[in-house]
Amino acid sequence: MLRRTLLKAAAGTVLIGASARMAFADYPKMKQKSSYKAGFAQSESNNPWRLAETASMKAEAQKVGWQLVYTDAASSAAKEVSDVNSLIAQGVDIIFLVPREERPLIPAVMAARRAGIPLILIDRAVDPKLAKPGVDYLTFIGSNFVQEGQRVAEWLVKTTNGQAKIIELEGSVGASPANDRKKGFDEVIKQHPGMTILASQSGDFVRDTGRQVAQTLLQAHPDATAIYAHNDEMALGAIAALEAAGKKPGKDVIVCSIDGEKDALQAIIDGKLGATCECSPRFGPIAFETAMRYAKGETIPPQIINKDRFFDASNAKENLDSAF
Ligand code: GZL
Repeated sequence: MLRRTLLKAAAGTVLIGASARMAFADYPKMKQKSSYKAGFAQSESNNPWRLAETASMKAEAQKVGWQLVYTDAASSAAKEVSDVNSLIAQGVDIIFLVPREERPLIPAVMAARRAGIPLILIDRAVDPKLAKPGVDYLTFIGSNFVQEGQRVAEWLVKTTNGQAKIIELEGSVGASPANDRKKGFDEVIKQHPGMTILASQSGDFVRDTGRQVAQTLLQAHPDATAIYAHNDEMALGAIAALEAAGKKPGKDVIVCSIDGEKDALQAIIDGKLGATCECSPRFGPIAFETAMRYAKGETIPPQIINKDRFFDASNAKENLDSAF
């Protein structure tokens, strides 16, 4: 009995392996055509990073001569799902999707899969327990957000000699960069007894929301000595809140963040922001290069991770002109 069970289990394992390979082999291909119609489902246009990403995608589509059908979900995951359904109905050849949040966009990923339209996740990911690359979507192209959080935390530990009381401004609730930048940062801070996170709240990746949340948390925690923002826009909002409270950013309170936008590099040069880990919005070239490789029949890896530089007082000036 036991032997038969083990054989069945083994067979099951083999089948699972084979079925995963078969599923990958079964993933929708692109027909050979001289030009393609791509869909781009953007999550929102609520800050310079988003606008720069959209501009990069549109510019690259024009450069390679593909038609681009663009939708903007205006910060609504539900609308983004219906935007993807509309792209499917329009018969696009491939979809680029920025899933605003990790779970609500799963139905959109599955709808494209059922329609036999290849889908590339750019910039943000979906819950890996609910959808797999090569099976449910083609690939993920973006940054390692956990590593971004770790790098900023390591910089803060070094800069404060391991002594800081931190306010954390989180990105949009449910978004993979917010979840993972928190995970990466918090796990490093936990290793240093002199570092405490006093409070952590979402500012939705938006400058003025970040300013308002920072103002509230600074009033609740006047002993804060550092602010970590999941993006530069919220860090710049926090800097405004500090100055409104008569505090000197960079002196009374150290501020650090992620993205590497132009205003942030200028704030570093001005001594108000300490550092920012790059997260480039310029997805156009890599997104269309990947799609064209797939269209030619090349095998695409399950994820393509962008390289992120790190900006502080030592290199902000030299990188200011090329920043987005
Ligand atoms: C990261 C991206 C984030 C940026 C924010 O890939 O999704 O969204 O860090 C943007 O500035 O709003």
